[in-house]
Amino acid sequence: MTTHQFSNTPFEAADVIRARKPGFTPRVALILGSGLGVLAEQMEDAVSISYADLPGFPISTVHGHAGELVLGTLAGVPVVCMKGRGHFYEGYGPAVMTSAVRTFKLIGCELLFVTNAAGSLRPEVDAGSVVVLTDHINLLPGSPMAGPNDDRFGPRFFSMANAYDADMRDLIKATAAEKNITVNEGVYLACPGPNFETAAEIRAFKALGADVVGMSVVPEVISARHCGLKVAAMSAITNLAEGLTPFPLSHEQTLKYAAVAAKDMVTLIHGFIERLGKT
Ligand code: R1P
Repeated sequence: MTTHQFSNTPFEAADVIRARKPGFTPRVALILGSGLGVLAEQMEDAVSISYADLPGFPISTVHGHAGELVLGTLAGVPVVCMKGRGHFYEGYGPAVMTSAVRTFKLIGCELLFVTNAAGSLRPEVDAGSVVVLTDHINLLPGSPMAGPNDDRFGPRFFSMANAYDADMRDLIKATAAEKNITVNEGVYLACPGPNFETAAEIRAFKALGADVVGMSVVPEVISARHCGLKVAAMSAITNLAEGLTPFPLSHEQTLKYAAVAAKDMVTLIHGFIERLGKT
């Protein structure tokens, strides 16, 4: 009988992080999506590690994804911040973010806060706005948890109920009210990319119940729920989806409007972390 050899990259990356910042135990891991790396500039006592030095982390190939992990504090709370993520379409497959997420669990995080740039299926929620995610629809081929189950991290079968934690959403909404920022809530639909969606697909996704569409989020959220990390997630709306806008979609547009939405997003996340620090 052959026994499956599970990857130890999460443990190896955790050792690298502990060596670079001894005694550091983060509460929150943030993943910063396309053009949203600016939040990391607010961190104090920051130490950066290139993904190239972190076993199991995806080397970023997309503009606007720096490929650096930043360790430090935000509003006095210890956090780790991924400046950029890996995507399915870069060739990594659906488990692209699993090792990184498991590393965060190993170093002590309790919450994964996922940000991303996305298209809106609701004409009234236009470029520059922020959507708090309530759930997702996975249209990526395969699951990050397909294959032999690594019992060191979680069970074979697991629930996705309340995957986008309702208490965390309440905390975000309370922060938004305090800061006078309008946030919508919605369901994220993940496409494989790298092509943007067709107008017919967008009509179909609307019928399925999607509010925003993008090419990430889901692999990391499934990985986080498998290993028992809570999740909060937010989309920066960078465009109306195909068929709802006369403007041609491009990654340049993504980065331009991510910078617009990033202003509110940074305020919200900073305020949210501050509130979390008091709980
Ligand atoms: C398209 O412009 C890119 O921006 C989004 C899409 O998923 C796609 O990768 O990136 P993030 O989801 O990483 O923010």
